[in-house]
Amino acid sequence: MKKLLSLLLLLIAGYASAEDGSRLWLRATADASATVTCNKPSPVTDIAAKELRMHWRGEPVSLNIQRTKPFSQLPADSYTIRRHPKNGISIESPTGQGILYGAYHLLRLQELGQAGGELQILESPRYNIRILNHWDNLDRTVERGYAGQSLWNWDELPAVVSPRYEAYARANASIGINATVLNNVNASPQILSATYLEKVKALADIFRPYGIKVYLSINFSSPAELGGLPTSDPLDKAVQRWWKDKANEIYKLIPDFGGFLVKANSEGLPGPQDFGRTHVDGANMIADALKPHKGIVMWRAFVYNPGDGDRAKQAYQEFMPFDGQFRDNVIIQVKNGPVDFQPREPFSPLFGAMKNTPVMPEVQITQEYLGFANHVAYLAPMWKECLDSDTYQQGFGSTVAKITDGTLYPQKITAIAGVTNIGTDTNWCGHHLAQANWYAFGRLAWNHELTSEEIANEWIALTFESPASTSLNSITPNKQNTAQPNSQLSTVNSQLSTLLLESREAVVEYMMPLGLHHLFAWGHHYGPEPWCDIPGARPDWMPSYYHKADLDGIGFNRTHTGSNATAQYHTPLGEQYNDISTCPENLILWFHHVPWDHQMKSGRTLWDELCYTYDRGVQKARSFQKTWDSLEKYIDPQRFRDVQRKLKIQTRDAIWWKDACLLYFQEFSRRPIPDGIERPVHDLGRMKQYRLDIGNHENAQEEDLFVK
Ligand code: BDP
Repeated sequence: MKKLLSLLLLLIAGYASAEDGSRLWLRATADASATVTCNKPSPVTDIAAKELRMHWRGEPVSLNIQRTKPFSQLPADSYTIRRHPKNGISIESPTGQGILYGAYHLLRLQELGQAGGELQILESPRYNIRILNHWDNLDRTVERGYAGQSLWNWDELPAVVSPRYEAYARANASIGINATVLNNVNASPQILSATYLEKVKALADIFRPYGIKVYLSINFSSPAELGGLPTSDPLDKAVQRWWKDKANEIYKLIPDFGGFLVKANSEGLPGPQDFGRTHVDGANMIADALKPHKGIVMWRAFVYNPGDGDRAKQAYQEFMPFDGQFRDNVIIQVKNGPVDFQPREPFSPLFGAMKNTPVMPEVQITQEYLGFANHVAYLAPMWKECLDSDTYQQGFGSTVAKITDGTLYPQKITAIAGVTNIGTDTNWCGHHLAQANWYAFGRLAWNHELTSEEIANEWIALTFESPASTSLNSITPNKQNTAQPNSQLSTVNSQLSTLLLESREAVVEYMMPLGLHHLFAWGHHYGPEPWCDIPGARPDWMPSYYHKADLDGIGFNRTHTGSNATAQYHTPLGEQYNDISTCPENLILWFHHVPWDHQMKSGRTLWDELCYTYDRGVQKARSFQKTWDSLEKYIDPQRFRDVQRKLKIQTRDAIWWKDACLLYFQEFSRRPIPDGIERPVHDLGRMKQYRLDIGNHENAQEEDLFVK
């Protein structure tokens, strides 16, 4: 009896420690033995077959590569899944990659308990290129990364290959991601050296059977800095030759290399303008080098200069004159908003402006401006807000999604990029719940018509509910941690999905509601510093550039009487934003300088509304703690405690944001904080005097939060 007890305890302990988040949403047991056949085996279909053999608990599956109907008009990685009453299941696609996606789809249905009955599925992706952008440096630091070091161990590559590389490829393939940029947009020229290209090749070889193509960020000055040429002028013949030779060298090593991502003439990075040339000169020169190999250039539109007027207008101003002049293997990569991944921005007016140039959205999965890996902020609603926005370019219904996915323009290349939140942390993303954002990016890139709720429900079921081990389930007494009766399963799903779906709005509310933006602490962007004023620093990096608080009111006048950014939007949207009575209130301070006593739709003054909204954000953070605690009996102990600890930090930070912003803005509004909302617990003078020690932000006690 004693022996049995200790065995059970061991098993429970084993189960608990296995739930460290490392398996992401892929927690199916690997003890099935399905019969799987394939008409044209290849390294990619071999992986599909292996996954099904190990995990599929149903009838035999046949994998058929075939190019017939219904695939003639569809992208190559489309697939069908069908159940034939007598002949098992067939997965069909024109390509091995489509077969692989079909296999993951079938397994997902099994884990969700939806694989029974009739199956008649036809799936095809909305974007051709579904790409992660790693902002990983060669020294393994990650710019804006909050989940440990870079996954890529450059020192050990190519000789030593971490098993995580394949796990990474598998996770991506399981949600349809088919491309990755390995290194930071602030790129070191060294990435193109022969030594590093060998390392890149090693990764590309691992990713290939999972259908993932490798891309690199390049430094525009590489011909000079790495190649030793006297210039990197794109019109210089030797420079052009250098890029062609470099492309040839890369494609010899990696025949299916995807292409380059370029940040040029932005935030101090070199670019064609350094040589008196244009974005077109720069992008086309590199595109010409890649063209013979079918490579592409993703040229970023994230450009702005101090002194050039409203930052929110600059990308549009710089790129519109070049519409139609880029080579056909160039696509312009545009951040979702016109400024910079703020908790809420309107969509960038460049979507729906360029009519003759392919444009792709870039979103940020890593939470640089949403509380790092400390705050839960489920981002599908934020990305959908952009994708579903109507640009009105071709009348009603010209959404950003339809503009960029080829529906309204027959673009040769369609793509969407996400700046990843992945690192060496055991749970990959720093916060267990931040895995939902990696998952959501992949699912939305595949099908942007999925709702945020559908994706959340799927992810929760796979990550927290799908049984981790059937064999363990059958013997462990602690049933509540493993196999769960359906009523309990739905408790987790309904509670947690409500929490996730509210989370991004909560962050907006306690950080920057009503269209406020860029109130972040200097440099690291964790925590509030609306008063920040660094002598000699760029004005467009100062919060006051954006909030413009004064004794009259607060907000950036971007109307016809101000910077006129509203004119960059099509009718009727431009007019709607321009008029304070029709501007959506969640963007009112983005577009208007609003008097403190302005009456809001709620009947409150702007000042009171601001106070109530900040407070609502804090209350939501508190409610997330309560919700999570109520789920304790359904969640494995390790992940329960990890998330509990993070939610505590989140609430602490939410209060800190509310106090910092309200006490600071109160110096201008000179109005009392209305009765009925939580009173400040911080002191403005003290908060202003100290700066957050970024290295210490997670574990710090209240009194250690700020250092001189
Ligand atoms: C900003 C980040 C900076 C990035 C830049 C970019 O703070 O680290 O280099 O975006 O996208 O938001 O290039």
